[in-house]
Order: sequence, then C-alpha cells, then structure tokens
Amino acid sequence: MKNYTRVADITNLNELVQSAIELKKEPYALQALGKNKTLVMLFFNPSLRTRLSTEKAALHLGMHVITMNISSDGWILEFEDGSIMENTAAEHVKEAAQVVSQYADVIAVRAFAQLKNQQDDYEEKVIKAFIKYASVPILSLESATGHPLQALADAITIKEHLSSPKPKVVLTWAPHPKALPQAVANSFVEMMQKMDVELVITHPKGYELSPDIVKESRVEYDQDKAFEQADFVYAKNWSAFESYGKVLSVDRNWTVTAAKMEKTNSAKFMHCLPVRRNVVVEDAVLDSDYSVVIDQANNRTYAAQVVLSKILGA
Ligand code: AN0
Ligand code: CP
Repeated sequence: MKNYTRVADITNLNELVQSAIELKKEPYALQALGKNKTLVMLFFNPSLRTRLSTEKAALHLGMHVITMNISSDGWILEFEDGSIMENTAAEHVKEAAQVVSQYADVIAVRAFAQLKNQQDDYEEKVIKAFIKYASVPILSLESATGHPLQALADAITIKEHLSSPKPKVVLTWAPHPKALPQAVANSFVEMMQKMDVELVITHPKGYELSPDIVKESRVEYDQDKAFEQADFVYAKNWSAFESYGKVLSVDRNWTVTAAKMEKTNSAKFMHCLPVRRNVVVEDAVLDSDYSVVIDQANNRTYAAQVVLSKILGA
C-alpha cells in the first residue's frame, strides 16, 4: 500500500480486517517492522482518538512518532500554485511537504473540510498537495471529504459484532448545533458498499450526501422505517452537501433514543465520537450494553496499525 487517504485505497478489505483482528490479539507481533522508522503526524485540527490511537499503533510497530499541531505551531501554509505570497501564508506546501519528508518515513495529516466552498473541499487540495510534494507515503487522519481510518475501524467493529451473515446497517443523520464535515459519513458509506451488508442511509430532506458517494445505496427519509430490523445503527451529524456547509435543521426528532432503538433487531449503536450527549443520541443509548462506541475507538488502534504495517511493506 502506497498511501491510505481514501477507502478506495483498500484492495482486499476482508484480508485487511482479518489482519487487524490478528494484530489486536498480538499487538507487538510486527514490532520489528517499524524499527528506525519515523511517523510524523501533522494536525491542522483537534483530535483525541486519532492522535492517540495512531501514535499507539506506530509504537506497537516499533516506530518513532513526532506529532505537530501544525495550525497553531507551524507557519501558515499556502496551497495555491503560483500565488504571490504577500498575505498571511509564510511557506508553501511545496517546500513544507518536501521538508517534512526529510524527517519522516510516513507522514500522517489531519485537515478538515473548510465547509465554505464545496468544490475546494471536494478537490481535496490539502491531502493531494501532500501526496504530490512529499517523497514518502501519506496517511489521512481525516481529510476534507473522508475519514478512511475511522471507516476501517468501523468495518472491524461490525465484523466483530456480526450476528447475521448480511446485517442491515443504518447510517442515520442526527442533529448537531455546529456545521460538521461529511467526511465520516462519506467514508462509512464507501466502506459499507465494499462489505456484504444491507446499507440504508436516513436523513431529513436537504441532507443528501454527494451522489458520487451514495451511488446506488438506499436512502430512506423516514427514520422510523429505516430503523426497522436494523442490526447496526450508526449515528452521525453532517452539514448539507447541496446547500454546502449549511445547518438546515437541528430537529431533535432525529436524536437517537432508546425508544427508537427498540424498533431495531437489537441493533448495536455506533458513533465515531466525539458525540454530543442528548443532542445526537440519548444518554440511555450511549450508556447501554448495545453501544459499541468504545469498541470503535479501541479498533482505531488496529485500523491504523494494519494500514501502517501495509505501508511499511508487511
Ligand atoms: C469531526 C467531524 O464530524 O468530521 C470529527 C469527527 C471524527 N467532528 C467534530 O468536529 C465534532
Ligand atoms: N473519531 C475521531 O476521529 O476522533 P478524534 O477527532 O478525537 O480524533
């Protein structure tokens, strides 16, 4: 594996998930693989899980890790080609990516969507610039339009909690006071399309994800109907794609409640975290036995570890 910046970079998902489950049993099995190799992680945005789980994954593989909050501690970067840099940006990504490559064997980047201009975000300028100008592999820690490590952790979690050969997996939009990216939802949809599941996406009208992501997947505007017989319910807020970056609704009728979960086939509840309690999902659901959100967070380590191991040539 050269880079891992999109779900589409996975060639054999079953094998990858199986290897992650093996690594979970024996986390130090590939300890020699990363000896004398350095992972540099650059964060343009906050993180709890991604930062700690990816560092832990690298340590399991024997790597060194250098982490930088680049937006607060680094020079402001320019991404436009040919720009006259007389404003705030002090350094171009052309130099920055090449420079970081001198210190790193793998560069991991977190750069969220700006949510101002659909085309700018969906062109993936930041992650693509790192791929273009760095001389080492690039790992996405959530880019403008995708969160592929989260989606891989979600695939591992679903595999571990499978109760039927072809489960019904529901991705439900849920309310949130702030405009959030579509990245987690996009990568989850792409991941489910690679798996043997019955995927149903449910959201209020106006929250349609990109047609390039949804493709032939079923969209059901009635959340109650979507939940019927579900084996997994994955909640996530995202801002509108069409009216780009807008919060069109904060309708609490879409909050995931214990009463709604009763309509399912004893579904497991999933969320990538961080989650706003009693806005996205009720306490009663998050605190229940059927919530697997902590398993998902734990699996972030093994998702990152299996991907790093493939990048290192395992
Ligand atoms: C981010 C998002 O929705 O993309 C990160 C999720 C992993 N969430 C928030 O900013 C709350
Ligand atoms: N799920 C996830 O990516 O969490 P963080 O934003 O805390 O890294």
